[in-house]
Amino acid sequence: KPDRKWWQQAVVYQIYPRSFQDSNGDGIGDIQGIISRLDYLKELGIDAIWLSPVYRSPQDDNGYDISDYQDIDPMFGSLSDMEELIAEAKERGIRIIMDLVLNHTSDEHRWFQEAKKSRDNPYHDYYVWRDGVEGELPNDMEAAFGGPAWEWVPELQQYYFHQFSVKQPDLNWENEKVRREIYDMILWWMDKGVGGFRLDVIDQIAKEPDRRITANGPRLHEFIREMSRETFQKGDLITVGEAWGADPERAKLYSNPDGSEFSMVFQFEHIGLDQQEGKTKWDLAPLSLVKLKETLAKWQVELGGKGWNSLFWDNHDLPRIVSRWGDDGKYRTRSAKMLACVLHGMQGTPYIFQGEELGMTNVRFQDISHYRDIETLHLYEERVEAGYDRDDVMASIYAKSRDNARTPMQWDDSRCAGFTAGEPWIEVNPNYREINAAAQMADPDSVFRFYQKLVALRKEYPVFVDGRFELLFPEDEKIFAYTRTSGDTRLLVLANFSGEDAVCDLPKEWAEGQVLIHSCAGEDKEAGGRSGWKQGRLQPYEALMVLSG
Ligand code: TEU
Ligand code: CA
Repeated sequence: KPDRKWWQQAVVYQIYPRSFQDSNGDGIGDIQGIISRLDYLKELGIDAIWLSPVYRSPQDDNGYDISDYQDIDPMFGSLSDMEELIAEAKERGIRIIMDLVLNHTSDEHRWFQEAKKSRDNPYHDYYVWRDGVEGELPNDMEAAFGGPAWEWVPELQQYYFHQFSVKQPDLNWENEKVRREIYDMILWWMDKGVGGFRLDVIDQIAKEPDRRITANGPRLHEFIREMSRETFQKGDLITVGEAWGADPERAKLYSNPDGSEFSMVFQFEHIGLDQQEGKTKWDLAPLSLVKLKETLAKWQVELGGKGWNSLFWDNHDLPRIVSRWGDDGKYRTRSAKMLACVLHGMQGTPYIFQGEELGMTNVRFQDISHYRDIETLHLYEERVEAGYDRDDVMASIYAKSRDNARTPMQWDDSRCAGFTAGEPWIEVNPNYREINAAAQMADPDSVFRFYQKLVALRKEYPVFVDGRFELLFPEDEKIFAYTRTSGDTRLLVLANFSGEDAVCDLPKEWAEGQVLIHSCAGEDKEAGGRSGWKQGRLQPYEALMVLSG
């Protein structure tokens, strides 16, 4: 038996705490809320929960601006709630993955409060400063959430550097003391029994603003290896770095099987395929399926045996996949299952973002005042000011706003979808009466039950973990198909990625195979088994997995 790591057979579920379950009626999800839903997650079958940040934070960027890494924000609960969550999850065989935001802190972090007191304060060099004069920026670098990447502090006659909001000053990783503080903090969390870490924008920590370098700085892998050696390697953890700037070569370093860096990284090459070349995510373009297949296949093949992939469609920064690349109308259920099949059949560790397992959709708030996300609000302001048509701006927001992922989890058809007894911090998607967990738990053919089955299949058949990937029909504009091969065992994943019938010419051997899962299985019963995949015909968004050998 090959020597597999636990996280190579695991499925991870991402929770965005403020939108998952409110327990005390203040309209904001919290840790006790999560604890109350652990049985639901156990039922789904997942092995670990990645928790978006719950640390103490002024919430300028919903917790990605941390003011104390070793405390929990009162909005979410207390340290003892966190300990209870770790223990309760453990009892159900679920590990907790903490989100580490190490590129920057909140400007309200004690380190920054000290740092801006004077140039010779011991914490001053924890951040990235440049001398200057007011109004004359060190250079024209821009922050991710709009405006310049430099902020003037008159008391010091200096600018500080921030790649994200003004309230997220960048940490100076060149400073050994900063690194040591971070490692000690990580060890403290490991001591509390957490199962791993997700590392926010980790490819941006080794910035060199004078050379305009943000991602992939020269010392990046040196820093990561040191951190890994000093912390992660002392435990049996899953670690996943967020790396927008990763290509397969770099990903092989990050996920080196020798364990010198992380378990894996999130790469985003496929995520950028539906935007105009050289522009931003807001500048929409249709997705080319051929390109999507080429991209994902490249990652599968290049990392096969040499690294490890993470598999995801969704997270708290991305639109809902069923609205994005499926059909959130007539074929919502079927296309959600199809997308799940395509993703969960690949090699790597699959991630499910809360609500994805229900086929939750994007939201369309009529007015910008209903949006909460700092990035969305900046974009709106910036584009309206620049003279863009308001409807076009809203169209971009409907397609790409991070708030699409952040509307409350839809638990049932009661008021506010069972998320809160109070007023939710962001409105519930009005389709919760139709799309909710309670309804899907009761329906054997629901998207939820389909995900549950996919998770179980991965545990049952080693070919999901080990099988070599091979793309079929690369040029086909409707079909996404591939095989996974391990010894004599072969798995076929066959999917119609379109809303029309599709024709495909499959090798005969597959007709004798065992169908493991089928997106139209439930509908077929009623229709008298009208699926014709053995004859080479697929219905709109039909998808299945077949095992042979
Ligand atoms: O996101 C990284 C990041 O680069 C995002 O700004 C991303 O580009 C954007 O959401 C897509 O438009 C991470 C976190 O996942 C995100 O929630 C944080 O806002 C960001 O880092 C800053 O910590
Ligand atoms: Ca609450």
